[in-house]
Amino acid sequence: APSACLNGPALFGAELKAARRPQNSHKGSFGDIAILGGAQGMAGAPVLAARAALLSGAGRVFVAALDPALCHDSMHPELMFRVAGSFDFSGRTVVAGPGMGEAPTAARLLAKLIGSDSPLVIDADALNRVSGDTALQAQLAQRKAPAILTPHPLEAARLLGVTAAVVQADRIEAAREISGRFNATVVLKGSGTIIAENKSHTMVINPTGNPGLATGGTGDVLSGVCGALLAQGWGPLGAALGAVWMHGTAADELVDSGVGPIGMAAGELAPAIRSILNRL
Ligand code: NPW
Ligand code: AMP
Ligand code: MG
Repeated sequence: APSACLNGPALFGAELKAARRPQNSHKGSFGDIAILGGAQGMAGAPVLAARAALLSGAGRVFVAALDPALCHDSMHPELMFRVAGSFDFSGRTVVAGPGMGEAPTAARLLAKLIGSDSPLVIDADALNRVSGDTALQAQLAQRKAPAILTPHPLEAARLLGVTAAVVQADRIEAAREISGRFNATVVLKGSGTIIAENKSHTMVINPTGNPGLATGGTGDVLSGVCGALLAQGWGPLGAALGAVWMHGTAADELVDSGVGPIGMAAGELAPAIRSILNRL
């Protein structure tokens, strides 16, 4: 399939139109989202994803934390923290992976989620778990509910069983292969992020974003935005396109206002994404 450039919000215009908030709407109208992650020592990742989901308009945002010590965000008391092992994920959109680690509880919950009908964003350690588990891969390939996979080049390489250099040598082919093999909408990150979806024959390259994004936590923000859009009823392709384009545009606007590229912090992206969403 020919590749298109994601040169503005036209490609997700239908979702944007539907996102306008009716006067009589309430928090239940905009979806629940849960971030599964936050193993010991990696509290930042799910908090970044959760804050991004909150500022991207999700109705209610939960952090299902692996580390029970992760139970509050004083900057954002809107976020609700739960112990992952006893959290009821049903009926909620889930972003799995930010700071999730490799604990057996995390693996068990991920398997259950992939087998469920919750809309899913699979990122970071959840992608690595899928890479190493053929049973999970088979389950994913048969899944009916939406799944967005958001690998960076090394995570993509692990999924395909190749090196990151091979992925980078033909990013379009790598994204297409992951989408086909795992039956999912794929966001292959890095400069010129690719959004690929085999079943709709989609192959799109995103021109927004800059090296200010080359800092820890920016991917966690992106997965939170993808999840928030899914939770608000966007389809997986629209959510992936919208999240990637806005995430990069936010970074470009931060550079224009002097907040980067040097020293741009991942947490600064979410307020900029919120402005973009409200402006569009
Ligand atoms: P290199 O250095 O070039 O050999 P990992 P992770 C490569 C959490 N986080 N182009 C690059 O390899 C995450 O959520 C927590 C080419 C890089 O060193 C995960 O749970 C944070 N190569 C966990 O940490 C903030 C690229 O991949 C290597 C590339 C581990 O995730 C940080 C890293 O990959 C982090 O988000 C590109 N565009 N991009 C927190 N505040 O709590 C990446 N690579 O080993 O999978 O580790 O991505 O840091
Ligand atoms: P992660 O590696 O998971 O934290 O994700 C990093 C995020 O930053 C992804 O959305 C990448 O596409 C983005 N990113 C990193 N470096 C660049 C770059 N040089 N240009 C544009 N986007 C980048
Ligand atoms: Mg990441």
